[in-house]
Amino acid sequence: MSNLQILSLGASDMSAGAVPVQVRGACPHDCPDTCSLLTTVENGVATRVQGNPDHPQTGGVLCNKVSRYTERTYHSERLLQPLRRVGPKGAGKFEAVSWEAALSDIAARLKAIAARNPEAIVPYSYAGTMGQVQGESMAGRFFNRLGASLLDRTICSSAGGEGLTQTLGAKVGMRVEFFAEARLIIIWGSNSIGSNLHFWRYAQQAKRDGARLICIDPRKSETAEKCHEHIALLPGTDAALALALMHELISHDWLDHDYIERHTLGWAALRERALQWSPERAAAVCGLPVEQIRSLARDYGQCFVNRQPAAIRLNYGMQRVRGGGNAVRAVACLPALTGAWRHRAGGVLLSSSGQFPVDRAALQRPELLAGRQPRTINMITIGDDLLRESSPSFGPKVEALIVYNSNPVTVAPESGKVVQGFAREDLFTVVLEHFQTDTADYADYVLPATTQLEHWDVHSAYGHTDVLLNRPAIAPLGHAKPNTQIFRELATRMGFTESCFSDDDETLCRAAFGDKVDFSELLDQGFAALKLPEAPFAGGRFPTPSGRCEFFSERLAALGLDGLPDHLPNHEAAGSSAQFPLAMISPPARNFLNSSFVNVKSLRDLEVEPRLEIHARDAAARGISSGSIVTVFNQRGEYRVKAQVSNRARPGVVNGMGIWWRKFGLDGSNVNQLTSQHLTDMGRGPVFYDCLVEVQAEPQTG
Ligand SMILES: Nc1nc2c(c(=O)[nH]1)N[C@H]1C(S)=C(S)[C@@H](COP(=O)(O)OP(=O)(O)OC[C@H]3O[C@@H](n4cnc5c(=O)[nH]c(N)nc54)[C@H](O)[C@@H]3O)O[C@H]1N2
Ligand SMILES: Nc1nc2c(c(=O)[nH]1)N[C@H]1C(S)=C(S)[C@@H](COP(=O)(O)OP(=O)(O)OC[C@H]3O[C@@H](n4cnc5c(=O)[nH]c(N)nc54)[C@H](O)[C@@H]3O)O[C@H]1N2
Ligand SMILES: [Mo]
Repeated sequence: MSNLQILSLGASDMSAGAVPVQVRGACPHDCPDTCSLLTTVENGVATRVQGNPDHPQTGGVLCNKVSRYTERTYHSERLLQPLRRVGPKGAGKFEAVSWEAALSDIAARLKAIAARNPEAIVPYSYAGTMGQVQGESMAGRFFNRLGASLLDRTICSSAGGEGLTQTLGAKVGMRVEFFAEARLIIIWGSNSIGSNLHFWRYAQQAKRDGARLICIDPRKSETAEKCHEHIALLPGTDAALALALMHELISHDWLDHDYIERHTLGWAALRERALQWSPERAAAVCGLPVEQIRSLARDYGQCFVNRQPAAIRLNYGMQRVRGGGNAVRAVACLPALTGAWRHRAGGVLLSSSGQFPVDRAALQRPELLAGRQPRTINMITIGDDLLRESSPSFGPKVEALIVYNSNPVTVAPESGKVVQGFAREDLFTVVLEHFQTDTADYADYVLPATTQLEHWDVHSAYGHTDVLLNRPAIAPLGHAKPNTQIFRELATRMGFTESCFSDDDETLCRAAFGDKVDFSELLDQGFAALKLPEAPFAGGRFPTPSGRCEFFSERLAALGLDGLPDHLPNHEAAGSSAQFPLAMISPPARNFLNSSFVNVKSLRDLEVEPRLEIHARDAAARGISSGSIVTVFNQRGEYRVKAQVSNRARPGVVNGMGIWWRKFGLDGSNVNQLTSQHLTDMGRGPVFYDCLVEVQAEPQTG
């Protein structure tokens, strides 16, 4: 490495020469870690992607997936030219066309629809790249200018985000690096080894220094088995557990009365609520031994008694259920009860994203809406919404869908309906992609997009507090173009003449944080740390309306909701249906990133094939043996998959590991065939892990 020169020049200086150079970039994937990358380029070809050793959060280490990034970028199935559908929808039959032909025809089709009602056009995007520029910058401008429907981007974290905001005031929390100094780490609803590896490094450091690690997860994940204790509760019962912990903290007076008095709101009411949640009551709801709940409370309480830092790494796995917002609220109250926030290694971290001063208005230019207020479509209910006719309450029938940075046919719930919607012959669908995904199969036009190695971007993070810059390491492959460029060229063809449509990507990178981040620091070292206090709430000053940690939320009460956190049973609670007696969760596989990387053979080989983990007791009751094909079904559909009898599954809960492309599944379907379009208590979020099923040894007929 020492003989390599690290490139800190502009894209135009991209190495085409024989001397290897390293280009600093940022991992674009939807992951809390947002790593700093070093890409080695020889003769204009990226030969290696490594973690940047100079970036403290990355520490020179990458996950298995991204360390194979060149395999993804140079994949033989990369889309390298625009394609036009020639077969029936979904058949995946396309012919190559020029950019000119594709963009002119797309613009003509969109103009015709917009002339009737631009809201009949719907953008659909999520976090295929987390980049501020290749995400919603030029795309946002384009759809605002068009007056298209708005998209509620809720598919991942909005329930927890709202719960956190109603309690702490924003998506804020502990600094991840200080977990290394904690004496107790509760990993709550997170498979950190799989999905937050760089946090796990800090947890390991704490463990070596004597910290106790406890994992709260229905599944015995890779992380759970490496912690001192695993608490395998039923899905969607976390608020009950948190309230019982409060009950025990109160009973034993493990409370920081001074912190509560000075920095919280609604203590008397929360106390009364918590006293209704005896450990016995919670044990029955959570499906846990009562002693396990008492011992967790003791561990947390003893940190208060002994003045030792207790840290909670909360993650989004526990909020994909009906009561997800309330559950996050309940857990987020805990550190204020014991004053854990006083120490920089105490408190809770769910997401740090609210700490970044992203200037979304500068990127997306909401003024281009020119006073129009288009309707909003929730991305979770795309299945139902594509099948709706025009009506006064819904607005116009969806006539066109433009998909980028997302693979909805694979990842959206209740895929039976999603597929039916995408298959509509009267729907005009454009998909910007790297690969021929399940969604691209239903497109009228597939447009080839560049990967992170080929374009500029700038990144915030949700698991640390550094801004990262991504420089292109190589020229775009084939005829691929950055998302920004595709929307720029479409804007021209639509006749949008505003000057903001000619901003180049470097200008957009600079606009993302304006003068709040020193761009020259980003250019020089690839990352820049936000200047933040080490212990954000040691002295209170929460970014809530009251400035306190809001146990009671006036804002929720004003919306007619419960002002206090409570346990809300799942829409489909374990044990509530004789017909569908098993609860199913579908957490991500370690070697995939949602549905990204499923087509990278070396990673797919590690996951082998789609599987359903089932506990021996539930398997025996159904005559299911490990390795046999089973049918998992409920009122929404059925899914055939290989069963794995495994102690990773607890009794009563099956784990349908995600998120396989449908076309790699046995009957061309995946686990989302079974999940529902119900929403969470707050934030209009998805309930992927709130889903009842039955499993049958023999394939269903008919
Ligand atoms: N390798 C890898 N990394 C990823 C991803 C990936 O697909 N693969 N996805 C990325 C994305 S988009 C996100 S949002 C994050 C997701 O990462 P996390 O926020 O950690 O969420 P999940 O992985 O969905 O779930 C974490 C754990 O929660 C458990 N869980 C399920 N239901 C419940 C419940 O009701 N209560 C509790 N306590 N636990 C529950 C699951 O079994 C799982 O082990 O990770 C990101 N990182
Ligand atoms: N059953 C079940 N379903 C789930 C989940 C679950 O745990 N269980 N998790 C949910 C969660 S947390 C999330 S975040 C969503 C994730 O859903 P999505 O955000 O749709 O994530 P991916 O499946 O990774 O698909 C992203 C796509 O974007 C493409 N892409 C990447 N970069 C670019 C780019 O620069 N330009 C363009 N045009 N395309 C690009 C990739 O090739 C990929 O196909 O899935 C949700 N669905
Ligand atoms: Mo996510």
